[in-house]
Amino acid sequence: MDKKWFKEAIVYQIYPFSYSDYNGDGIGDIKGILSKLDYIKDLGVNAIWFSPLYDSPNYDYGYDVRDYLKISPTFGTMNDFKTLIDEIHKRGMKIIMDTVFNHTSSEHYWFKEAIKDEKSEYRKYYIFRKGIRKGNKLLPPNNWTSIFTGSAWERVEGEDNFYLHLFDKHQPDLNWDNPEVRNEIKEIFKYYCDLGVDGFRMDVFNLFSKVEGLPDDDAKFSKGRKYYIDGPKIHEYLHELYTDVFSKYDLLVVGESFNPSEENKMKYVDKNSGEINMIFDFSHLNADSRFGVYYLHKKFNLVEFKNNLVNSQMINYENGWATLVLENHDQPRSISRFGFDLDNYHYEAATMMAASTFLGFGVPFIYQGEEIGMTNTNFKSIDEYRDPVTHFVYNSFIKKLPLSYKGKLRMLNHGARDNARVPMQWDNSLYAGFSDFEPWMRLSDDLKYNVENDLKSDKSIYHFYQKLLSIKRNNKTAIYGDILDLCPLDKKVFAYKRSYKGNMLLVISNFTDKKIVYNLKEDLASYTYCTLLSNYLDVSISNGSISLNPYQTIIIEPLKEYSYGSVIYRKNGSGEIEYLLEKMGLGHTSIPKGHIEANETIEECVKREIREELSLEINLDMNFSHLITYSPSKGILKDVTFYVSTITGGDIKVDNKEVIDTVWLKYEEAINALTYESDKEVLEDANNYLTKEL
Ligand SMILES: [Ca+2]
Repeated sequence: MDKKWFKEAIVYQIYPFSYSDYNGDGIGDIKGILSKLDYIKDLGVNAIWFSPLYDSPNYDYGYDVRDYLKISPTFGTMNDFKTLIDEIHKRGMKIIMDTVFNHTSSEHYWFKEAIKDEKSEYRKYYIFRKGIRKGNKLLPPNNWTSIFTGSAWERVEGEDNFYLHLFDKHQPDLNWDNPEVRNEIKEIFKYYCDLGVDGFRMDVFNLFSKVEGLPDDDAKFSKGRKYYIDGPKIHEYLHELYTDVFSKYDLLVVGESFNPSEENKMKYVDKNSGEINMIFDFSHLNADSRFGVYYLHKKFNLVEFKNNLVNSQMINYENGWATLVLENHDQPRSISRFGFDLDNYHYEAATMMAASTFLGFGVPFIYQGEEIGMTNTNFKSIDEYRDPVTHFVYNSFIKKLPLSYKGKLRMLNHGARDNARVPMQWDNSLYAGFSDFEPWMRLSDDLKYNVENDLKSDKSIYHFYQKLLSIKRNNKTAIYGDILDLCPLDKKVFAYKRSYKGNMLLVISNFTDKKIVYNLKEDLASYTYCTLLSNYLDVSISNGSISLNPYQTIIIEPLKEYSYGSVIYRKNGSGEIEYLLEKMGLGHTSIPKGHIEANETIEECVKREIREELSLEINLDMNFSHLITYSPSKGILKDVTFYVSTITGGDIKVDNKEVIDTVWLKYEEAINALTYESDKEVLEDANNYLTKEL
């Protein structure tokens, strides 16, 4: 596979309205975001995607762009944005911008010119058609319905003409068949590439091309869709963008698609098509809803969830790339919607969902607040919702149902995008540390799930994400491996295997609140495994039989063992030994200092750090109690436990910071002094040492 940055990306999404308010007007802004960049970097992501920051009248909160070359004054200035790019790059991260080119705002200059004058060149930028006279009535040019309900056409005042809007009437559809429009769009892309932007998300990109003649649709519901979903020229237009823009920069381009066909899903991202890198496939998120409508809630169906999630990875493995998503600004909070929002198991369920999803094949997209397990909000009246879609759905559909007001709100709430849009929860102060002023939309009810509390907790979701993303970044199997679902029909367990160049990684998760036993099949049962990560301290695997606690997730890989004399030298399942020696021996990077967990002895910590960070273990007698590393002088091996026992005189507790620091200092000294250039040398030296000592 060719190496491109987008393949190793781990993206954090920010919804600017609700991330952090710096200037105290109750709305998030760029300066607020700047103050949080270290927090984001420390999570372990390497890219940030911003929902639209452009100037907008905000009928759809930025997804109706008024001016692409201007930053919304709500969020800051173009200079603030340039600072943002610099500060993100300084931290070794990339920046991904949102684009919304199916339509513009009705307040965009092009549309204002178009509507002013029937003869204006800008009229060809949009889709205007004459209405149909029937008696005294003037009907819209066809029977298509807007995705936001109602007719997809709006009449131009004082004319017989209408314009097309697949979404809100303030979002007129652009005419992609006009080459001038496509050129304008390419210029906007280039403008941001030249500013230093590293990638783009494209909003509902598979609706850009409409069938010529815009015929009436005989479908019963959602009329018109077959004439614009994956429209006739969409591949041509994407390829043109690729040729003229995307291929000239090193970008990550991800498309948000609207109900694409299976065939098109693959074609958009096929490297041979030259279109885009990956698309969001949300089919697995329908596992809690009927007919793909989030408001029509049903009990979470694990089989549906994992089959769709894995399928989307498998179909793109050979020629494309995949995305891994649990949440975004359009989705309710995963832990709530899927029914895992249980006080007892909040940490376990949130971390289990993350591990099950993000170690698959593809780029993880983590939505703000997901890393601290933010939950859905109990909106108490229709007025508390800010999203226009929520209001459309309520007025056109839910309001008319024979339900109590409470029942209607409950139904609405299951699917409301507002759940993801409440302010980010930073601490226990007023307004959750989001702002000093009353926020633009109400806060959630579950304010205890905030950054301050999470980071202090023994069960920190953020800290679990850090470890999880460290595996995702450093383990090539987690990035490049193919995926196989080990038990696609199992209703309680999601277990999958990633394989790459003879190495493998297993992720096994219990989706129930009961203890269960999962048995690996014969070929997998025969290995000895080492645990890379779990959300419980105890991991029990014996002869392929795995005991799983409620919502437990485990990430394991086989130990590979080599015997040289009395030394057992273990290379982990990802075969990272060469990587390690480069890291250790050639001194390209320093070894990160370890974090000692609560309830963990130093010895346990060292073992875990070695497993996680170094992926190397050299053991005596197959026994983890004698971990060996090297002293600064002449590569003589020393037992890490030696340091511990010398300093402490035996077993110690982790709360003595001085002791911990001393041990780590010595440990790091030893590691830094390594000069080996091949694993053969390491082993020879180990053997010499042992022959002499034993
Ligand atoms: Ca603000």
